[in-house]
Amino acid sequence: MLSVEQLKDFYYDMVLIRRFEEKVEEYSKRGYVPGFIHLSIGQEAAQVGVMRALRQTDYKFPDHRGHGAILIAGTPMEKVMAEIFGKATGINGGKGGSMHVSDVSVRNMGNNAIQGSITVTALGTAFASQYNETDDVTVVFMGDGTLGRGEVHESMNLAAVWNLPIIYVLINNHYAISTHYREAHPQDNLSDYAKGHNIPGYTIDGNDIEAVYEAAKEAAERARAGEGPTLLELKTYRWQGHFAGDPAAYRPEEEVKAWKEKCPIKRTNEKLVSVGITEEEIKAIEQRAFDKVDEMVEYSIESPDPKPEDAITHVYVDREVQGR
Ligand SMILES: Cc1ncc(C[n+]2csc(CCOP(=O)(O)OP(=O)(O)O)c2C)c(N)n1
Ligand SMILES: [Mg+2]
Repeated sequence: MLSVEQLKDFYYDMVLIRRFEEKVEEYSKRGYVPGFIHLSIGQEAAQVGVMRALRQTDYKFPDHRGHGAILIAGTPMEKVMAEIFGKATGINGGKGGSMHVSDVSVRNMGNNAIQGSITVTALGTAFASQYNETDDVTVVFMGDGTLGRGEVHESMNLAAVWNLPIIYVLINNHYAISTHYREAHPQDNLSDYAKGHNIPGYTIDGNDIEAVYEAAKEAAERARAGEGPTLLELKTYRWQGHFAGDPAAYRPEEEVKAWKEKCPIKRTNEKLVSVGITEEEIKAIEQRAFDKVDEMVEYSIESPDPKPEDAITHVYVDREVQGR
């Protein structure tokens, strides 16, 4: 059971992420954001519930739809937005952009463009924790489509055999680009895959912040106690297209409407009201989140672009070799 303070904090996080995504979309349309962006509007409870169940020292591998998790991982937030804007002040100097925001200082280990590959990289950090006898947990995010990739199951197999401290967070938002998950998987509950790997698997209402938080907390405790990996399927829905600009005409309108009714922010708002939090207090939380995002936007717009000569820094070959 969440305390009222936790509920308020998580509500703030979710409103913050929603507003952040809306602003990123707005500024992308206005030409400020280079490259593709994948928005997670509608999926806020899944990200917040998991991230808030972790410690800063736990290893996090966000996926391509990971702005929300990245935003609340502990990196100065304006540096996350500036990174997405491709600015020199971004946490990766503007070289990562939306899909590759990383910050090893808070153990956000970043993402890779090949779906599923981070589940393999995550074995490394999980093995390191086990080998060094720390109780840090590794959390790797993936979608329902990514779960069909072979390496994800190779990763789960090894994690199971070696009893590694990993949580596989499967955000089932029902679609992989235009493919409904039931066209790609033979079962309703994708946590069933855990059975084949002999690890615990749970299907959770991904729009219920409390359920997500409790499930993630339990999985983290198991991993810390040396009891190995867990697969958590968080059922939710992405409200928009696969990437900003995709009209998502492949989805029935009624389906989108029904899921919007199940908005995780609306549901948390109702919970807050039910525990006696006033409308004014809720509005004040929302305003605080909006103001924070406005600050990030201002910082990102005003920040300089990277210098052309920076294109050859932070690469594996030295300048001399590069120049040949
Ligand atoms: C190996 C590989 N195949 C295909 C792609 C192209 N691609 C990027 S995201 C994506 C869909 C992923 O769907 P899902 O895992 O459900 O995540 P969601 O986008 O719904 O968050 C695909 C096919 C890729 N990046 N890597
Ligand atoms: Mg998906």
